[in-house]
Amino acid sequence: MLTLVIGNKNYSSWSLRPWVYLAHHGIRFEERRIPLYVPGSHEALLEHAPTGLAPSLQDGDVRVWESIAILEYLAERFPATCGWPSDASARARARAISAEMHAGFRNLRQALPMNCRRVVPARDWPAEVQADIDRVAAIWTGCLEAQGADAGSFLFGAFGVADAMFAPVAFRFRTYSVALPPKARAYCGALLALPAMQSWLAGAVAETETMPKYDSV
Ligand SMILES: N[C@@H](CCC(=O)N[C@@H](CS)C(=O)NCC(=O)O)C(=O)O
Repeated sequence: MLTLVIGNKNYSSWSLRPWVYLAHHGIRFEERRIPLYVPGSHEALLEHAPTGLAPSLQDGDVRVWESIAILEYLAERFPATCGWPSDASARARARAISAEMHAGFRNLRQALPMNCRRVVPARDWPAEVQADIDRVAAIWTGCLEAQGADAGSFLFGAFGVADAMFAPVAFRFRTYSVALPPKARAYCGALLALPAMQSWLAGAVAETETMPKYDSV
């Protein structure tokens, strides 16, 4: 049985990625939720990952941490989930945008912290934040357009690793009522409509912990 260690569903964007991949694909796993930034949480996380961060995955003797590495592992471990596109050039693009998401978008992540259960009115963002938003929209639009007339709902057709990497951004855009161009908006809606995303949201709504720093952004 797999065990996935996650932080608070409302706030832990990194945790959402492997969780939604597992849940969407109906892979059974035990969820171990460790509320973040409270006394003892760092020590509890360190028992599962050398970084002391969530998420981390335990699969028998195998331990994996870093959300992108966990997704890579799951795509290999469960090949029927088709985590990456079969076409080599689409796969290269999927890996590039997943790496870009993993390493970048610092301005977006800081200015629009994930806070699933909150929805606030749209606002104007500083130029560097808007540039990150525009880049995400361009990535999504470009992937959908590259599929041509047969475009599926997700970046490379069916829901895969790249979609899981961007799933937290969909909650961020929802929370801050971010306006998007039509194709990016439709993709964001498709992500949010996934039963696995709705299930994560229900879990976030049910949580009682609050982080005032993120509730007042
Ligand atoms: N690059 C890591 C980032 C993980 C991360 O920053 N997790 C946050 C929660 S979203 C965390 O565990 N914070 C706890 C802490 O800093 O003590 C990944 O992809 O998994």
